[in-house]
Order: sequence, then C-alpha cells, then structure tokens
Amino acid sequence: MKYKNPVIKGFYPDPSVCKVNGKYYLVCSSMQYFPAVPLFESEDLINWKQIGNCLTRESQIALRGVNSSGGVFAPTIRYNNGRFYMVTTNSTTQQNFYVYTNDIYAEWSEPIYVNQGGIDPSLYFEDGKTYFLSNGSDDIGVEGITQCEIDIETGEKLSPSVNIWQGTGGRYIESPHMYKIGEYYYLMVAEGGTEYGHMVTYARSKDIYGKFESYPYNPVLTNRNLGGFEIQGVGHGDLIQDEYDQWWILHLGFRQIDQWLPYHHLGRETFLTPVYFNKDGWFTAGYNGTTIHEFEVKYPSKITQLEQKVYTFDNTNLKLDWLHIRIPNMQDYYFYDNTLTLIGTHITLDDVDSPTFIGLRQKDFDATATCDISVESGLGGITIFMDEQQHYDLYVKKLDNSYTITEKLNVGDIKHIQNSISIGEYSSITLEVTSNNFAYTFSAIVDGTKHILGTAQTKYLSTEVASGFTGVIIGLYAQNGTSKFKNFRLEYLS
Ligand code: 6LW
Repeated sequence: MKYKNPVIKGFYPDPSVCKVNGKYYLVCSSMQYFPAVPLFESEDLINWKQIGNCLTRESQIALRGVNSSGGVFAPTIRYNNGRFYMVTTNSTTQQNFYVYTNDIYAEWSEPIYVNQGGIDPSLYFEDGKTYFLSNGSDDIGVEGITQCEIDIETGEKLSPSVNIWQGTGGRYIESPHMYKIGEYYYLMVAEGGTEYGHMVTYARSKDIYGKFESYPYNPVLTNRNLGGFEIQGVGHGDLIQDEYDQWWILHLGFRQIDQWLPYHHLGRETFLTPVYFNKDGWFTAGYNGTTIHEFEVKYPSKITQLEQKVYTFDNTNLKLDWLHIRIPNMQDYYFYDNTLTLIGTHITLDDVDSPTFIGLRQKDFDATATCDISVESGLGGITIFMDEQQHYDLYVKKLDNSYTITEKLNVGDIKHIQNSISIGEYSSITLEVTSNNFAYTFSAIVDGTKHILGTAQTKYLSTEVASGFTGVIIGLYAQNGTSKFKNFRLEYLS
C-alpha cells in the first residue's frame, strides 16, 4: 500500500491521535485562530476529515489580543472510560487545561485547569489513575519532562510534579507522550526545536516514574541530516497502533518551496510514518529514521488516498472548516442566499486584533482562489495572510463615485502598493489569486476584462521570514464598511 505525505496538508501542526471503536481521532494546535484545535476523524490514518473544533466558545479559550503564534499550543487527545479528553496550553496566559466530551461529534466542556507548568501537556490513564505530563521544570526546578498525578474530575494535582526524563541533550525538549506497550512504559518526546533541528526521541522504563533508558540510537526520527530535501522539521509525534498491529507515528513536518530553498509558508503539516518494533522491544521509524514523500508498506488492505481539490461555500462549513483571527464579532458576518456579507470595522489586517476576516488554510502550493465581490462601502478583498506583519492583499476600495482595485504587499516594515487601477461603476468584479511554490499572482476580472496587477514571492510570507508557528491562510476580509462575496472557489492544481 502506498501513500503520500503529508496526510493532512496545510497549517495543521502538533498532531495528537487516539483510536476509539475502530476510528482514529486527531487534533492539532491553532495558535491565535478561532475556532481552535481542529478535530479530525479517519478510518485508515491516511484519509482524514475535519469533523469539528474542540474550542468553539470564548469561555473555553481567551484569545483576545494574543500575539500571532500565541494562544493555543500543542494539544493531546486521549480517551478513557467513555470520555474524550483534549488537553492543551494557552501559551499567552500560560495555563494548561483540558476539556472533555462524551460525544465526539458534539461540543466540548468548559476548561478544567491543571496547576503544572510547561507546554505540550499530555494525559496517560492506568488502573483508575490519571498522569499529567508536560515539559518545563518540576517542583524542585529540574528541567525536562515533568509528571504528576491528577484527579481527572477536577484537575487537582494529587502528587508533586517530578522530572522523569531530561531527553538526549537536544534543546527544547517538548511534546511528551506516555504509552504502555508490553512490559515497558515508553516516553516519546520531541527535541531540537520545531525547525530544521527537530527530532523525535524516546526512552523506556518498567516504572512510570522511571528511571527511563534512552533508545540507544536516538533520534528515532529526524530529517535534520537530509540536505537538499523538501521535507524538514520532522518531530512532535504521537504513536498509534492500527487493527493489524502495525504501529505508526503521526507527527509534524514542513515542506520547503524547493529542495534547495529553505522557506516554508504553508506552515507545519501532519505526516504519517511507519514504526517497526524489533525483537528486543525498541522501535525504529520511517526510511532509515527519516520521513519521505511517499511510503510503501506491506498492508493487508488496499487503501485509496483521496484528496479534496476544490473548496467552495457549498462544500465547506463556514463554522467548521473556516477560521477567524482571534475572537470574531459574529454580528459582522452573515451568510444568506450563497452570499457572504462581511461588515468591516476600523480594525485592519495590520492590527493585533480581530479584523473582519474568515479564511481557509492554504493546503498546497499550486492553487487558484477566485471570488466575486461587491463593495458597498470601505474596502474588501482576498488576503494571503501569514500574520499582521506579513500579508499580501488584493482589495476593492469604494471612493466617492469610483473604485480602485489594489495589490498591496506587507512584509515587516514594508507596506508597498504594488499596483492599483481605478474603475468606474461596474457590473461584476472577480478577484483571482493564483499560486505556485514560488509566487502569488494577483488579478481582477472587471466586466469580463482581466487585469493582472502583479506577483509576489511566497518566501516573504514564510516562517523563515515571519517566524512563528502558523501557516498561510487564504482569507476574505472587509474594513470600514460592507463587502459581499459570492462564488468563492479555491482549487488545488497539483
Ligand atoms: C508547540 C511546541 C512547539 O506547543 O511549538 O516549537 C509549539 N515547539 O511543541 C506550537 O506549535
């Protein structure tokens, strides 16, 4: 059976997975975006469908005013005694908390906070006990992976937070997950930081509090030594066993725009890598410890990898697939008669706030996004948005008795109007953004005549330029007035 990586494309980092009643459920981090913590379902670990978000109410997550790449960091999803738990960190308020649900297709609970610091919290259940793990320092200041026991009903700490492993010496040890496999407890982590030095390491012990013995050949998975290879940043994974006793790791990684151009703008994505246990209970992963574009594994059943190539208002759910920057004022958004009306405020895309914006994560390099627009007042358009400092905008602005159509490039302190055309009254405007690995092209079709306004390189929206933990969002937005959008269509061409 062959499959291609990533299995979940676009800004879907820090995956965590569990298996319940023959189905797999996976969550990802989402930083400043809302709704938060996208939730996926799969029957084969290769084809994933987003079925919701865990944090859909402001009472669950405080995002107002958080910096870009602040907010919701890595989550973990686990299942115990008929209940799903999702534990994560609000990195801005530095709070670890979990929510739960008894119905994976329904809403999740109000947050329950845990008084252990660090980030990347995880849960492990055994014999009626709940263990809470995170990175950071323990109660006597020892840095590394920290563990305590909690009361899962209240979140109360029932034991001191103690360090159980300090990793293999890589910087930024994080992403701890505990597993009981056979007679051993396996503790798997990420080290090296979520960029080019990222790696997965692990250790095992017969006692849940250690002493943990490192796998002798750590890192078990990394692409840090693959020069000239597009997939990089491999790390932050969760182990899962399928119904054929094959083990897998779902983990993050990112795709450079080219094998020799170390820029990635799609964000960190979710990859699937096979894992193999050997006779003495250690496991290896991937192709000689690396993750590659396509894996072929001996597998008892034929799985067809499917991919949605076209996204429209009709085949997406505005409340589920789309996302806002921080907490939106939903009075400024309404959808009726296949028309999305956005009421823009004074808040702009440059503000660390919540502009009137709704978008989809860009999932691949080769794409075309089009949308019909009519601007009643102010301005509205399409934005290729990495964060408030780095975004490319194609917008229509209403003047007294004319309009302008403008391509504006925002990269750090540079806010450059690349091109702007003036038009009078019009009967139709379709905005179009096309992209490939290297550049975006911005156009407007006005009453059937296409005006190409210009191009802009993808690399200036990359994480290497912007820093942070997110990826490009293709967004519709409005400022200082009302814009209406119809016939949105995002098509992936490769
Ligand atoms: C995530 C942590 C990390 O919680 O980045 O760099 C955070 N490492 O594992 C956000 O993705």
